[in-house]
Order: sequence, then structure tokens, then C-alpha cells
Amino acid sequence: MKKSMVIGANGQIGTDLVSGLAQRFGAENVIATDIREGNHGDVQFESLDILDNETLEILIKKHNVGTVYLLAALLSATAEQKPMAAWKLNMDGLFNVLELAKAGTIEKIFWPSSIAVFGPTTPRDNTPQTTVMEPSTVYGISKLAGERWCEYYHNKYGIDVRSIRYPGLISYKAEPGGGTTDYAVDIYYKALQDGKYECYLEGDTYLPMMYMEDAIKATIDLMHVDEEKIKIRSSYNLAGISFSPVEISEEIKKYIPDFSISYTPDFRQVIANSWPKSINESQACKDWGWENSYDLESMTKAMFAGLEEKLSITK
Ligand code: NAD
Ligand code: AKB
Repeated sequence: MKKSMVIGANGQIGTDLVSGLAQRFGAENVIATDIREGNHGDVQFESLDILDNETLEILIKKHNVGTVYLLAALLSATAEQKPMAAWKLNMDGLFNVLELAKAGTIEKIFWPSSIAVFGPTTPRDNTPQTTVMEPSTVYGISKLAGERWCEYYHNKYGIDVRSIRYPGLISYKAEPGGGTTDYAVDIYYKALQDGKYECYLEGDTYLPMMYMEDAIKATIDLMHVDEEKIKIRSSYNLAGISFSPVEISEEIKKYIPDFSISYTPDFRQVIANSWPKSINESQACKDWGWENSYDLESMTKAMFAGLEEKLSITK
């Protein structure tokens, strides 16, 4: 059996994806890599800068890797601070992997896109799979370009590349790395630690979000459905759950009645205003049977259970 390699394994998604893949296919069939040192228990870890394509090729051959999950990227808020570095990492990293697939060294690629591919001219409610896409952020431009290249490599060279436009992801194991949707994770930490939260978005800012367990399930499901079922080679819309800071704070108050939230919008408000409020995921449901499990209520329950255990361990 060929192995799966996760690149950017120490990040918010990678931490859960590595353990999800190890649970499903065995730790011996997964290789975790990142530019930062990491520890993924029984899963073997290798240091890798995705921009170093020679080492990438060496490690893929050394470990008999068939499938690559490419997660290394700069996210929306960080990318606005470092536009050129974001463009280089987000695009060159993808090309390095696509080119190795073209050369026959890699069999299958997962590359994540984002709701950031949409922009201010996109219909914001129930955003369709195919619609106007004029992203106004560096990150969104890089994700839209990445989607076009994935589809191109599939059409031109037959590369089996699959992708999801993740909504903002909510998890407790690893902290998020510089996105606009990060508030919806930070708020749970601050609720438990301080009983209050200062939000960098306005209270009525609706964004699509998803609990990490659903995102990992979607990713592994998509990567294991029969190839003929995959009709979209740019990236699939997934809806997740749409809520606002006011709504998440009301849910938190069910656990912490004195919890308070204040609003001090910053540059991330402009980014959030350019993204959809809700997403239409009917294509993913039709093509590969996608179904979301968590709603705001069950996600909040899971976040508090996970964080209480995590914070009491690290206190
Ligand atoms: P993250 O920032 O938490 O993790 C990225 C990881 O990549 C980090 O561990 C970092 O050390 C590593 N990395 C950075 N530069 C690298 C390099 N040159 N070589 C190798 N590794 C490097 O990001 P994440 O939230 O886990 O996101 C993973 C992917 O999913 C990204 O492509 C992101 O755009 C996409 N995505 C994430 C979300 C979300 O809400 N988390 C939503 C939509 C899309
Ligand atoms: C971000 O906010 O940048 C990410 C994303 C939605 O792509 N969480």
C-alpha cells in the first residue's frame, strides 16, 4: 500500500488530518511533514519546506508516497500582511506537487481551496458552485488561481487532484494560523479563560464555518470515492454552518451565562464582508454523497468538552 503524506501537518487542519488518516489507514501508512519541527505520535515526521522541490521528491520516493495532502499555505489575514510571500508559498508549493504528479511520482493530490475564492461581486447568500468569482484578497486570488491550475492539470495531464472550498474551520487540538474566521475558535478559549471576548468582526457578520471533524470526514471521503464520481476538478463548495458573532456568543452563554462580547472591527472586517454568508453544497451532496453532521449547538458542546480537557492538561 502506498503511503499518504501531509505537507503542513503541524497546522490547524494537519494536526487533525494526520490523526484521522492514521486512525483509518494505520500510522505506518502516513507521513507528516512541516517546515516547523513536529510530533505526531506514532506517525513518522520529516522536516520539509514545500518550496524545496528536490527534498520533496526525495522524501516522496523514500517513503513510497502515493497521495499528497498539501496544506502548507499562508491564510487570509497573514497573506494581507505578506502578499508576496503568500503568493510564492501558495502557488509555488502547489506547482511543485502538481509537477511531481505530472512526472508520475505522485498518484493523487488533495489541495484545499477556500470560501475566499469568492469576492464582493459574488451572490452572498446560498453561493452557488459556479458563479461570479472576483476575490479581493491576496489569499483569495491565490486560491482561485490554484483552483484553475488544478483543473488545468487534470484536463491536460490527467492528474487526479481533488479539492474542497473549506469554510472557516473550528477545532480545539491546534490553534488556527492567521485567518479571518479565527475569531470563532478564539472565542471559545477566551470564554473559558477570561469570560469575555473582544471580537474583531461586527456582531452581525455571517460567515460559513465547519467543525473540524466534518472537514476531516469530507476530506478523506472525497479522496476515497471512485474517480468517475468526481465531476468538479477545481474545488467543491461545502456549506458547513453559517452563524454570526452574536449567535455564537448566545450559544456560549448557555454554558457560561456571564460571558460577554464586545466588537472592535479591524482590517479583517473588510475581508469578511467580501465573502459569502452561506454556501450551496448541492454538487458535493449529489456527486459523492456529502452530508454535514455538526450544527452550532453540537459544535459548541464538542469545543467546550475538548478545550476543557486540553486546557486542564496544559494549565
Ligand atoms: P495553518 O496555518 O494552521 O497550517 C499551515 C502549516 O503549514 C503550518 O504548520 C506551517 O508551519 C506549515 N508551513 C508554512 N510554510 C511551509 C513551508 N514552506 N513548507 C512546509 N510547511 C509550511 O493552516 P490550516 O488552517 O491548517 O490550513 C491548511 C490549508 O487549508 C491551507 O491551504 C488553507 O488555505 C486551507 N484552508 C484552511 C481553512 C481553515 O479555516 N483552517 C479554511 C479554508 C482553507
Ligand atoms: C481564513 O479565514 O483565511 C480561512 C479560510 C476561510 O480560508 N479560515
